[in-house]
Amino acid sequence: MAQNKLITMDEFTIQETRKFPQATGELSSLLRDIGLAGKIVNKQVLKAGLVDILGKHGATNIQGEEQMKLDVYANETLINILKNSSDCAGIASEENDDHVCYEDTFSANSKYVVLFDPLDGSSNIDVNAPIGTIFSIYRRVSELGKTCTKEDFLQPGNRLMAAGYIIYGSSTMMVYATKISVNGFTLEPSIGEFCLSHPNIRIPENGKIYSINQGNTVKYTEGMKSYLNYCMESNKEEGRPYSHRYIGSMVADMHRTLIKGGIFMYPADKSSARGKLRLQYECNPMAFIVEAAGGKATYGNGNILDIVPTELHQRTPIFIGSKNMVNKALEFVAEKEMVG
Ligand code: P6P
Repeated sequence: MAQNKLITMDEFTIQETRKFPQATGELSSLLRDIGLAGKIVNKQVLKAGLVDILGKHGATNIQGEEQMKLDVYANETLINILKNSSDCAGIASEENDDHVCYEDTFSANSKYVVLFDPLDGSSNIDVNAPIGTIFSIYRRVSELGKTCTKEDFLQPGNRLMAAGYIIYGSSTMMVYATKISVNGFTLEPSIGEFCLSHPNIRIPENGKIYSINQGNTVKYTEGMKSYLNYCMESNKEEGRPYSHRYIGSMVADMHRTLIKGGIFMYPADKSSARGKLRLQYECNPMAFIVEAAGGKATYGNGNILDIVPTELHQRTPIFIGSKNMVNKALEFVAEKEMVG
């Protein structure tokens, strides 16, 4: 029997580009660069536990170098890879206070900017829980040929060209969405390539898992508390409606939600009126992916993707996942959550 041919992410993005005669291939090239950064970060993530053990005998790693924190390492890797890319005018990172414009001519003539959370959930690395890189790609609104401006990074999520994540888990996967589809690629270490493993991902309209840090319940609105009671109580028509899963790493909780269906929530509460998660680095890219896969993402009073950002690091409440589950949650919480 003929072996199914492996399709690498590069082959796939080139095939997709051919469907659009006016496409220049710059977006494909940018996705390739982000994939390269993911492979480099993955190499360090895989041995972090070992290095940590060695690192405990002094502040140096196995090569005698100054031990760099993994999230700093991931941040520097993405900044440098994208600086050398000929398709990125600048970046904004959850790790950096302000955006970074690349000054060289190539970059100034690039039409895209990239925002990223370089290593989301990095506090979980020492317990070997999955962590990830989350990225967003916008077409810049500033003038080509000049350096990028802050406005390039304050666009609403409904202006995204592509968004995705790399999850460093039991396997390393890169999942990205364009307006057309969502596709998943698993790293094949023997050839060092991301290969198509999850074509045309669609999120189930219903699911059985709700995902939230229930430790915050005492701080939630009454509507949110009522919804959690609904999730936990048995229900004759639906049987026991939901199970609870929460890893505390958004990329991992969202990857499960995308593949199996379910709802992930980080609502506003009495101590954080806009919730904890960041609009530009976590919520918009995940909302773009989930909506491209047929799901829904709201802050309680409207779509996440419609929020017009005013600050680079602003936060928003988020309810995201299977459409019917998000709509059920809105029956309890709509109008109660603060604007994102
Ligand atoms: P909490 C990780 O720090 C993160 O930004 C997301 O990856 C994760 O979903 C959330 O925060 C966890 O927050 O308050 O439940 O620990």
